[in-house]
Amino acid sequence: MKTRLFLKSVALMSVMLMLASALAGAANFKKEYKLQVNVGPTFYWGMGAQKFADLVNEKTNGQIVVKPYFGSTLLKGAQLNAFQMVAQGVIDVAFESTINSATVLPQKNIFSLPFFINTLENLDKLETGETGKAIFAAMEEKGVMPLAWGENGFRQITNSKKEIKTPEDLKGLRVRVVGSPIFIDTFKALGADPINMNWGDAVTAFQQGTVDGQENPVGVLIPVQIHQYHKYATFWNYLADPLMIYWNKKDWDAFPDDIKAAIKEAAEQAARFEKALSRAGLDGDVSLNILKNEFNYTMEVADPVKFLQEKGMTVSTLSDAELQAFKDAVKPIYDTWVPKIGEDLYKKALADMGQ
Ligand code: X2X
Repeated sequence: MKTRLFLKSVALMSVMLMLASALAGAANFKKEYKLQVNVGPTFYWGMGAQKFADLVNEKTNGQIVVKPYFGSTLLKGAQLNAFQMVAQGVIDVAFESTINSATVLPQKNIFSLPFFINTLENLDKLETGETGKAIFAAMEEKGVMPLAWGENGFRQITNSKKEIKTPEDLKGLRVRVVGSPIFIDTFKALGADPINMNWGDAVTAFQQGTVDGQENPVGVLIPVQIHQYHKYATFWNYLADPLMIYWNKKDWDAFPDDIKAAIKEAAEQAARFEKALSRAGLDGDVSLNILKNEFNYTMEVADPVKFLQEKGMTVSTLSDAELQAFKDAVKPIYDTWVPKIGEDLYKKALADMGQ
């Protein structure tokens, strides 16, 4: 009788201990992890961010709650502060463009060298190669844990004034660019009049016509309905901005291994989904099939170029000779910016692309 009672109380105590440690464990997690996203939820990038939040929830059985804050509301629109805020732990996690952290991490400007990467294949090679590794390492050094590569995509120029086929066509054109200095330099070199502006203010500027043009990938152009403001687009693939999912490193390091594994898996899957959205209709059937087969998702706009044309836009492409004129005009950018990016990283990028 006594032994039974003893066993019962031991069992009860161990249940209580288990409960206490589960509670203590749970208390280590924040009620909500704030996710910074520069664009809104209808953008391909925004959809990827929501997917990430959903997958984290699912894979951690609701233990980790990631909440997306769209339109840079956490930053009051100041998109270039995203990286620092995550490094400092003011914001927990970001799904963000390389452009928006290049002021803190100049290495990321490797993706913003004009007419350097040129193809999706090269972009993949940089991300999976030595370039990507070096960028991941630089991020960790600055206090953030990179988890996966997504994609905003190859940025195309649109405007309300005229078809752009030569650098001369850009003369005096007021082009909204992100406030990252390499963009100002590049558009000055091309003879345009770059106006730097946060994305949150840019849409109003398109509506009011205070700028003539802008540059962004189809994943932004289509959701923002650029055809309402601009009649001309030139698909010149001049540079691409990858997106990255990254977490405050101190918090990341403190997570138990199973949570780390679940979040990492969520990041990789969400990034794969988002990348496929951004590439849909630009890489034959590859991304359309990834969306259908892996995510049971049918793309509404299966051919972005055709979509913009049907909305009344003139979509131009450039011949090799036409492209060369732009490449010649931006040569000085390499002289200024390769030293800032780092000669070493530039060489790594060339090697990754097999050049
Ligand atoms: O500001 C932009 O142009 C955008 C939305 O593409 C970025 O955040 C880099």
